[in-house]
Amino acid sequence: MTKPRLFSGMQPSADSLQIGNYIGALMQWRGMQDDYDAFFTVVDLHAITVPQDPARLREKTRRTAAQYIAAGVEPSRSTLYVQSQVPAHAELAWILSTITGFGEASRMTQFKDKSQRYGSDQTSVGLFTYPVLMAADILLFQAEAVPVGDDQKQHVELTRNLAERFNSRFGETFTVPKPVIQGETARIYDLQEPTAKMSKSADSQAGVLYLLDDINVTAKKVMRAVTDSEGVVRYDRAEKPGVSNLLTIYAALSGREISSIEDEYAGRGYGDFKKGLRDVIVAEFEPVRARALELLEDTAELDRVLSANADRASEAAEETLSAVYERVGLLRRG
Ligand code: ATP
Ligand code: LTN
Repeated sequence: MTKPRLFSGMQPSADSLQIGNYIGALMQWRGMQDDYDAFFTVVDLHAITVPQDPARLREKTRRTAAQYIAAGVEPSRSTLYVQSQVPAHAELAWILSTITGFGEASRMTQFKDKSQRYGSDQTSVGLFTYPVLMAADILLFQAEAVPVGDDQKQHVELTRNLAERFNSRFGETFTVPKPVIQGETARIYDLQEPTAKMSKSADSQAGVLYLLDDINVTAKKVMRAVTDSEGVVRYDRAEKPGVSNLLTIYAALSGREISSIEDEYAGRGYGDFKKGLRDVIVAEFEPVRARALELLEDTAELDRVLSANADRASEAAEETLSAVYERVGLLRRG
């Protein structure tokens, strides 16, 4: 029996991933490898939609791949590779851009947020067509499942629409994928600004818990997390965004119910609660960090693993791409 396909990716937009990437995506990835033929990609072509320093981009690409492995993605079982090493991504993105409506692309909220943040001078056409490249990533592998955080739901929805449109215009070609989004833990917020999504490329690092931060730095950030003046450990997203976010993180990493954590800290202050959370985070991060740093000591070996995996990905991608070229009516080389 062949397993259903899964595709997901992250941008190499920082030296370290953050806890939202870990909880919202990596923990699911790790757990789905048994049941799926999984493709995990470091999406460097997406990262260059905003300005990048070339040498730093290469470094961040390796670091992102190392963190995937350190967090439990197994490159012998799943296909872990760098997007730009498989040209079919860019080729399919072009084809899909020709069936994407300008208005449809204009409605993507991530584009609206990012273009606002970077200003019109720094906003590229590539940033605008970013979701089309993402659709190409997913459709190229005929993926059924796309495990992502809730911020990516709209992009997966666009992907489904493009797949259906292509299929009805040119004949059955693509599998229509489904997002896999983990309820409550789908969105982790910034510890200093608990109404804003935590993001690895945030302007201020004070509220971002990085996987590769020194353990003492992580501990300090947790202890300084914004809470409220009520002093009760209780989940209430609207009234208590800070404490609720910490509870979400605690529950996700410990595998416990939020109510059981609330009970444990009933009648105790935020200090105790934060110490408990700090210990949970440090215990989870420490081995991941150590393993990632170890992998980064031998970049030649890491690069070798990535290229071997890119070969595997290319093979699968070419199959879809040639069917697409055929259907669209492009004259193939004899
Ligand atoms: P950037 O700051 O460069 O936009 P990011 O930290 O937002 O980066 P991405 O590379 O865009 O992360 O996303 C990688 C994966 O992590 C995606 O599946 C995304 O949904 C998930 N993710 C990112 N941030 C969070 C978050 N705060 N909570 C839950 N999941 C998240
Ligand atoms: N846009 C995603 C990263 C990404 C992705 C993908 C995720 C690019 N291609 C394909 C899932 C499937 C992000 O910013 N998190």
